[in-house]
Amino acid sequence: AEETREQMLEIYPKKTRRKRAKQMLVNKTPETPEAIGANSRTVPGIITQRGCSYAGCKGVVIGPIYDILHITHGPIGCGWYSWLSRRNMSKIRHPEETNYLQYSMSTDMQEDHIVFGGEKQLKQAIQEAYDEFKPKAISVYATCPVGLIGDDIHSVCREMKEKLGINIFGFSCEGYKGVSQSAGHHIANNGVFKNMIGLDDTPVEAKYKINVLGEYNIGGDAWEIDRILRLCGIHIIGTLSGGVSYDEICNCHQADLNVVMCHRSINYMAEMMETKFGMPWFKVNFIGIEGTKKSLRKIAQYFDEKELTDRVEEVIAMEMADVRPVIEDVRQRTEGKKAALFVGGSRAHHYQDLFSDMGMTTIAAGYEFAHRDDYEGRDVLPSIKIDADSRNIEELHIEADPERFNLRKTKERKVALEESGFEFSDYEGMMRQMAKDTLVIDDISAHELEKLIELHKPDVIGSGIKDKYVIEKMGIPCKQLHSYDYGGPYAGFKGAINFFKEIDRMISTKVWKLTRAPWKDDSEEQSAAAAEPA
Ligand code: CFM
Ligand code: HCA
Repeated sequence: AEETREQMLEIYPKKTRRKRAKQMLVNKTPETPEAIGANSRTVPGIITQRGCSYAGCKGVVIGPIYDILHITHGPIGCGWYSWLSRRNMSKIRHPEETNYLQYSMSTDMQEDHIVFGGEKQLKQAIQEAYDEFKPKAISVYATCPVGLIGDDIHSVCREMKEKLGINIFGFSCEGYKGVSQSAGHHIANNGVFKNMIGLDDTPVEAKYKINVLGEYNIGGDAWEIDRILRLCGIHIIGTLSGGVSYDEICNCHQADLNVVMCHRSINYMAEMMETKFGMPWFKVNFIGIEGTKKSLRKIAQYFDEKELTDRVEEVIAMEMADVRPVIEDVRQRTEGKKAALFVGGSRAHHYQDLFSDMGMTTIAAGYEFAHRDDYEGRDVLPSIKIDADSRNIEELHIEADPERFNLRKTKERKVALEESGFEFSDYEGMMRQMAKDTLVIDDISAHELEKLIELHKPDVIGSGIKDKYVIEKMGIPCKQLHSYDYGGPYAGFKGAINFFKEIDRMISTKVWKLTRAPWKDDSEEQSAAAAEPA
């Protein structure tokens, strides 16, 4: 691993090399992870996998809410490329509901708006969208030029809210607001908290009420999680923000617990809700069989009722009857194989569980835009230096709600649970879970990825659209862990079965042996591979 790291760094100029070196570690002491460079600017000229703040805000966190009208204030490309390409699924659940996600709305900013200002255009767009659809709420997203020319989207939103009598709010999530999507997550969390959470106090009749935070229903994952929790008798008020309606979000402060899937994109919300309303949060992972079982048991332990604990065990036993034969079958071919994962801000960690269910090891992994706590664990939070790029983003000051704050677990109960090994408000991070001497690489570059393939030939790489075909041209199958290609769900028990079968198929096929660059004359090698029995 040390040698690989050296070879990756070799070609960089001195200053770049010094910076990249901090972001590339050999995981020598997993239990006490070394400090990694993260959430810092990408060196210009490096081919990165990262996206922008607008993508993190509109594309990731708020865009999936299906009955809000989402209007992108900006040039058409921003709206177009954030239009369902993420495969965030949604469907209405009551006949009176509407699903607007099949529309992509934009002010289609042109040169004259850049010169003379685009506020008028935005007002018009809101009016037009309202006349056409009469939605409950409209949300406006600023793109780079909006910030540069100084359009005040918030005053336009306030004015139109007053005029139309529906909830209208804006997000200053200009693409350049941070070093990656991550800044957009924080901006989105603040906006959802200020403009939606707590607006509807209708009581929810259910015994075990929770929210699932940081689950966006890619490929239908949230539906599988919902299916399992329902079987256990646990009611989800809101999934933030997969397959979710505006009303559910306005009402989700009624839950007695927040479980957090993607820590990176939504930890702010979990903290703010706890401070204002009093429900605790903890981290779960429904990706992977072991992760799913552990998460279900943890929720049952939190509510601490025998009926729930028993039911959870019944559901696990029932589901495992389907899972077990599939694992036994695929393991014959997947055991001992190697994976490498470079994805976003949580999946590079979560999917290691699915691979280990199949007997595979993750030899290298990294996030695109996560922070040090996602690598090293939440205990490093106090030691993270806030730089100018992060200082840009507002930290909301939250206090307990004078009427609605309700401590769901008394201090004593919490302490008692913690003494029995239960962890609240924590996340142990990726590095603690990875094996000794594996490679951890933040914001991996195209060059580093190619070196990794050349030197380690992983059996499969989990990544995204920007490098999928480069990887496959090098003869390694690539599973898109963002969009799932055309597959999914991969969460929960049924999702794991889908994943095991797909990965087995991808790494067992001999098609990869037949792919060779056309300039390499290897006709003998190719026909030998083709003649091998399947
Ligand atoms: Fe969280 Fe996500 Fe991810 Fe993410 Fe994303 Fe995504 Fe991702 Mo793509 S919220 S951090 S900003 S789990 S869109 S659903 S797949 S990079 S690893
Ligand atoms: C985003 C969205 C993305 C991109 C996926 C990819 C997603 O970052 O803006 O690069 O393949 O999941 O759709 O992360």
